[in-house]
Amino acid sequence: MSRPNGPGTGEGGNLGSTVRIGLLKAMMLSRTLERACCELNPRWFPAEGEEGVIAGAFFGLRSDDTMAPHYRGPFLAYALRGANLSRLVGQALGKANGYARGRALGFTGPAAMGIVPWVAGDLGTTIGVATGCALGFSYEGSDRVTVCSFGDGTTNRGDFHEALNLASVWKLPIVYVCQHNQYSISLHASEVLPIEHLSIRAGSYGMPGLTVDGNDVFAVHTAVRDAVARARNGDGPTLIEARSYRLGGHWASDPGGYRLPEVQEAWRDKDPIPRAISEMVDAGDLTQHEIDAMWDEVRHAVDEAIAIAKACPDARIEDIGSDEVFAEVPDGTSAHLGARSGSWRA
Ligand SMILES: Cc1ncc(C[n+]2csc(CCOP(=O)(O)OP(=O)(O)O)c2C)c(N)n1
Ligand SMILES: [Mg+2]
Repeated sequence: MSRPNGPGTGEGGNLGSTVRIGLLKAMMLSRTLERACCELNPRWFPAEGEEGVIAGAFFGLRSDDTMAPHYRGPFLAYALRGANLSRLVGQALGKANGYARGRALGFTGPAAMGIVPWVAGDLGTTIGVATGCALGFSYEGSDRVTVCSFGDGTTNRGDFHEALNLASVWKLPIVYVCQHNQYSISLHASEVLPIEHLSIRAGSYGMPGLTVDGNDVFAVHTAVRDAVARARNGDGPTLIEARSYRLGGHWASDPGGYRLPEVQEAWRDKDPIPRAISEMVDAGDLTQHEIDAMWDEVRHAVDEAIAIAKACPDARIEDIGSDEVFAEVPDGTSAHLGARSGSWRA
């Protein structure tokens, strides 16, 4: 499958047709890939409905920029960097062919991809690491940028506030994108946030903050593109609040009984993918036939990736890779890990 990553979007003006098509294809891939992972792994985090934020944030970055995706929908960032889809699916399945060879549930890949991995379960830690990457770019005097996304609930973590403060004081080249899906597990945002718009938090750190419709991929991408240009230009960070809705559960196996079905249905009607498609058909970007062909291509690629991943063996204790953790493997490590091998999936 050809990669959905398109050219950079350039400065100013409306998005061109090539970029719009790239964004649509990126959303289709994210939907298909993440849905497959949810079907294969009940602990996966459904990203359905949030693809406008995910694709809008990470599409069109330069290959030397850093991405720090949220754990909900991370695989698009990897795919945009040319990751092998069967190794991504294998990662979600704990297979030996997964990029992390069974060491993590899902969101890690080779450092060479320039993606900040989720190596800890603590919310917000990637925001600090991503901000550190931007500090590195600042030190090297380059025009590289970092784009970092995280959930609405995560903006209540100290990591978020400390990182934004320093990023602003040091004018770091970073764009913070809040993937606002209105929930933190079963808790609605209104129960933990005393403000309607998270973007106003940018004000206390002296950086621009804006709220965009997260189900409008073109609006998200335009906002991120402009913030990226600002960061590249040495003008510092931006906070973008992209408002959407989590159509699935917190985990794939979450029945979500804490939500009203009619509210969920109303949000399904605002699904960012059909919305972009209808705008693009109306604008003459694509015909329905071409859209069907895009879906076919994406589904075929993901089906093939699933088949390859399923056929791979489960990660064994040897695959867990103490070789990549220690310069020299201490005596007895293998035996110690081996003793725990029966419980690694628990
Ligand atoms: C420091 C910390 N506190 C609590 C948790 C448990 N936890 C895991 S996901 C989650 C919800 C986070 O919500 P949000 O940031 O909005 O992201 P979403 O899952 O909605 O995409 C919580 C509370 C955690 N992993 N780390
Ligand atoms: Mg949330």
